[in-house]
Amino acid sequence: MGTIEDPSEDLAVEPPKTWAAGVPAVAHALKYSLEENSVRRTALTLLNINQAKGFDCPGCAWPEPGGHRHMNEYCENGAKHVNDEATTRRVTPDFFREHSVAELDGKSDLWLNQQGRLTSPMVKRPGATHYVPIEWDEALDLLARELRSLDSPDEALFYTSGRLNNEAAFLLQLFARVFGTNNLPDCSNMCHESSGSALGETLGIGKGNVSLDDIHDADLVFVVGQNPGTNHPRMLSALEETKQNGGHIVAVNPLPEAGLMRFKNPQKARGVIGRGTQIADQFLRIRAGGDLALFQALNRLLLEAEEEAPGTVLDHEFIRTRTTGFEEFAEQAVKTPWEDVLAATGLTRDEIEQVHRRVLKSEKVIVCWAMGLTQHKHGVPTIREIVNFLLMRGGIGAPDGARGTVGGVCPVRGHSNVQGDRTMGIWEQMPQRFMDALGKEFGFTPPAEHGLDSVGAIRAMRDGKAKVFVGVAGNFVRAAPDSGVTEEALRRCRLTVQISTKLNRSHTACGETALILPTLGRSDRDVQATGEQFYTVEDSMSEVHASRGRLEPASPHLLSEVAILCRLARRTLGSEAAVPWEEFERDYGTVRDRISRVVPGFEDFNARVAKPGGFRLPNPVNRHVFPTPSGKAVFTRNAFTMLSAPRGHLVLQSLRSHDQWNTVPYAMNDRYRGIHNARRIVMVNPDDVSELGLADGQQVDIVSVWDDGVERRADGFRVVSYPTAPGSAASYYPETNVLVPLDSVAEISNTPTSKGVVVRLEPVAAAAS
Ligand SMILES: Nc1nc2c(c(=O)[nH]1)N[C@H]1C(S)=C(S)[C@@H](COP(=O)(O)OP(=O)(O)OC[C@H]3O[C@@H](n4cnc5c(=O)[nH]c(N)nc54)[C@H](O)[C@@H]3O)O[C@H]1N2
Ligand SMILES: Nc1nc2c(c(=O)[nH]1)N[C@H]1C(S)=C(S)[C@@H](COP(=O)(O)OP(=O)(O)OC[C@H]3O[C@@H](n4cnc5c(=O)[nH]c(N)nc54)[C@H](O)[C@@H]3O)O[C@H]1N2
Ligand SMILES: [Mo]
Repeated sequence: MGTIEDPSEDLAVEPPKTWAAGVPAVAHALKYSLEENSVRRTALTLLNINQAKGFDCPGCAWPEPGGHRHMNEYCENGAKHVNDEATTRRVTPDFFREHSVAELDGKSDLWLNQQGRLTSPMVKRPGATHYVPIEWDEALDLLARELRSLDSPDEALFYTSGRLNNEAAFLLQLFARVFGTNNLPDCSNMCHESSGSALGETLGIGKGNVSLDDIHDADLVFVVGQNPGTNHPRMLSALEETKQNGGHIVAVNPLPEAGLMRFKNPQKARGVIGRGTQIADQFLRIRAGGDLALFQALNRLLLEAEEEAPGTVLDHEFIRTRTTGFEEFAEQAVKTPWEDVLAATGLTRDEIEQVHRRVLKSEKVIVCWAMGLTQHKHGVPTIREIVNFLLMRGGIGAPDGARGTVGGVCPVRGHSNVQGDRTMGIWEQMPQRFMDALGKEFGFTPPAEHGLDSVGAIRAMRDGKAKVFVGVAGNFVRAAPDSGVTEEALRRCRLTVQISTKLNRSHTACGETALILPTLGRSDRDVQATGEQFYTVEDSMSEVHASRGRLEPASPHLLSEVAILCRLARRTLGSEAAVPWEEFERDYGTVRDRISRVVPGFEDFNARVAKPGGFRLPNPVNRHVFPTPSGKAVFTRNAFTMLSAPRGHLVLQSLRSHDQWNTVPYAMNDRYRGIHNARRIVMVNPDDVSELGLADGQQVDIVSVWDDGVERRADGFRVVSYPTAPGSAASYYPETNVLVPLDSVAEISNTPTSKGVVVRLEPVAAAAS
């Protein structure tokens, strides 16, 4: 495993910020971009982000506002991501001659990323110490040969992350399925899978139903388990608009995140000089995992209010005609005792009743959430309970389906195209109707058995059941839980392949043979035989639009993801199935033609996406049509669940700092939380610090407690007293992934419980600190 270049000795801590964005944020982005790029390149990249004819920001999945776009329609962190990709630094074959794989494996995630863009295909042969250059043809032949030699197609794994565009995602799943496997693990398995599971079961579609206009027009928006100031900064502009339109916001989080408190909009003069807008009208500092209990309490209060004033609170007509399971749900809902709710949430009854009064006064209610809900053991029941909460008052969608008039659910996605990849079929268990349409279009029979998800993939490699791992657009080794187990699993593979833009640990914790296949990034110009290509993405609110790279590619040797997949498919499959791979590579429009025939909602794809701004996929839920087996929305009964740690222990969540993109730290700071120059820190409530006999700044190892008797330890962390909820500690991902046991997963969705690991903090002897 990698060494630690972060002794945390330079740690500097100041009080957490109480507001986000504004001038320092923009200055910060420009500083980063000028360090990474020449001035001209910076101007060219920043001016093209999220413009109608530019490229989609490869940052988060928050939608761009329609109509006229601001010249600066990107945020501080979007700018950092783009510049990280547009860097002028290069990883060349010389670099690999100078550094052995073992040496690179010892480098930090930060260092690996800082080396710049990958430029040439490379191979590490069995027993070799270094990667050496390889021609594209030879590399793809090698991979095709390995795939064909497997005993079963199910011994291959095709991982992808939501950075991939729609066209490449569609081709990747098509290739895997023609090859004969549904093994399509993706980052979603570790991200919003719990949202998909809960929404699919209750509403019939695993996506959110609201639009950006809906957020603007809402009476009440909940922001639960989410840190938008860092991870979806443009969401703050939307919430500011909600406030200006008279709406209210309730934030639910163990941490008082700066972006939830106050926002200074860098795109408005008022934001630059004024105090900014207060975001949360009410902030609930909830204990880790307490959200299920919170919504159960709110549901109980709604039922009691209805009892007191019948016919005034619930939407009986909607419940009767459009839903099932209400009686069973209601019977259980009134039984959750208050003392359990208060223990699980750490909130007072007054606080919860205050939220309840806000709910009663509001018609259009939207609940937004992200990883603070999905990465818990009971993530799926928690989201189902939120659906109950909204269904009771008929608050999801509107019968006339008019835009800008609906409340509902808003799972705020992570990667810019993670939702699109799912729509395109990246899922180990796509529904049969999709498989039928795919098989019919290309004249083959897709494999019937479900494939492996991310956790299943690790188990299969660990147990020698999967032998070839192909990773597209991600960093599986660092994204996955139980880092030690995952790295070993990858090392057991006969062949590991990474199709990527930048170096990361997945290139160094590699199989017997390993390939690095460098590819174009989203900001790079993509020219094929028929000319310049564009491709498409779908954001968190189901808006599909085109993205065009503008920059000179990082190296003349790069191939696009589409080209790599098409060439690989031709070599691996020969003439199996009637798939015109060559034509697909020459003209991405021909891929879109096929998508329009396979994926519902994409009819006439090429013509509709040619319009600036693209189009929005229909969501039947907005017409109160629920594509569940019963055709109705489903109320569920969810058992009360509370996360608790034995005495002397804490519940640890692993989250993102302000200076990272998922597994990739850009710098050592977390500005809004006041933490500088260190990432190996653990935020602990001051009362817990003293109760555990620790001191602020003290060095500790974090040890997780799990029932398999294996000790999982992350060493050399510093304690930072922080106003997190008592009993709930926080530390950064991916440094703490080593603590998340592979088998510690969410019910139903199988998502690693990255936000709820029981740990103890072991002081490191003074001599070592
Ligand atoms: N700059 C930047 N932007 C990003 C990313 C990035 O790494 N960097 N990553 C992208 C991706 S893939 C994703 S999925 C999203 C992630 O976006 P977020 O979900 O905002 O990301 P996290 O940093 O994991 O933050 C989780 C939040 O949930 C809170 N939380 C933890 N446990 C609980 C709980 O039990 N209850 C409640 N109510 N809250 C809890 C944490 O305190 C934290 O504020 O961001 C996307 N955008
Ligand atoms: N403990 C813990 N673990 C977590 C999480 C957590 O909160 N806590 N969050 C989980 C979540 S929400 C997610 S989404 C996953 C993220 O998991 P991944 O999506 O797998 O990880 P990333 O860090 O986004 O991947 C970064 C790499 O993608 C490659 N890349 C970037 N752009 C491109 C491109 O345009 N094309 C190609 N081909 N490659 C590109 C670069 O080589 C870069 O090094 O991690 C999960 N793991
Ligand atoms: Mo994510």
